[in-house]
Amino acid sequence: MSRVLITGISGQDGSYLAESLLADGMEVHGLVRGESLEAADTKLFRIAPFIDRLSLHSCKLENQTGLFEIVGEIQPDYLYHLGAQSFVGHGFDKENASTTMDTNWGSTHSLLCGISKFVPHCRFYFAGSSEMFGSTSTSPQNESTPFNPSSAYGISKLAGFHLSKSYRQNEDIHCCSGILFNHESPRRGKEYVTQKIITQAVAIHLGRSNSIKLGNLEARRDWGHAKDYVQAMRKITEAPDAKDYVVASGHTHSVRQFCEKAFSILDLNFEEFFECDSRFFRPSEKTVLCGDASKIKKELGWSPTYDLDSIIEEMMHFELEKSTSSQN
Ligand code: GDR
Repeated sequence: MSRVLITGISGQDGSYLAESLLADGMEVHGLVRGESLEAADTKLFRIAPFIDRLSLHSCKLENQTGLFEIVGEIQPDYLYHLGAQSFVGHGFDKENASTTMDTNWGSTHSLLCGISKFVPHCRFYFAGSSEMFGSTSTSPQNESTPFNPSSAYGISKLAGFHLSKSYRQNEDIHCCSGILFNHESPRRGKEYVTQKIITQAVAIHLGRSNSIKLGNLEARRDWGHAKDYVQAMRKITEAPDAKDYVVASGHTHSVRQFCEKAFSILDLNFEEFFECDSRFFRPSEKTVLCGDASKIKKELGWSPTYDLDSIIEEMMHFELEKSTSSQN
């Protein structure tokens, strides 16, 4: 039986990945923060239905010695490094930028050092991001597109990406990265725009709110479903050769289009409730990021099963059910 370690197991992607690996009979270990174990109801709700089948270990991503030692203790065959400070909107202010850099780069470095010392056969998956392309002048983006990150988060992810590539080339470790474009689901955190729109639309529908405050409605994103993208992560990591792949839907939509679709499901006119709030604008969003996933489709046979309409419908139905059952 293969032993798998997942950082970020309690997040959207970690929870779907753990479920998928358990279904295939793997032994799944996950890293969580100590505070999360103490507040399982609010912090571990995504993995609650199958938590008894997981082995959870308490370690912060900032604890570099702890991460190194835990790799030696668990001795995984596969390590999926999904945990990160992952909110792009935190920008470049001194404190947030250095926390993002230190956490994202430092955790990747410690885990790779641990693999190199204790389990050099272990396969390492690095969660790369379309934010690594940043202000690139090429569209759509694929594996050959030059990187030009324009956020502290994008820069930290690019550093981790190159680090894992360097362990592949220089230490012969099976390191691979998925360069994932935005991916959403009912398990998405509320700070991200899609979940914010869904929860606010439902709150308005139920009479609990009368407005939605958003930033740039014309920003476009290439949105897919986290469940599909977790299957891509597995295909990338389980493939015989360690390589890097773009994972994307290949279609972009604006935040406005997302809102209109979501509100129309509830027979609401989005424009009546929208309030523009400058706090949610990003400093640099000139480039439209749109992924070209032909390499993973051709080499690994991956393709998405959801389109944007079905993602919105699933998120909306989940939120409606949750909110109406909490009302009763
Ligand atoms: P993103 O996701 O930054 O692309 O990163 P997010 O959902 O935060 O933003 C998407 C777009 O929506 C615009 N926007 C708003 N965003 C938020 N959060 N809140 C608002 O009120 C709002 N109004 C408009 C933003 O300007 C942006 O254009 C996600 C994360 O999951 C990263 O970790 C991941 O690497 C990338 O996707 C790929």
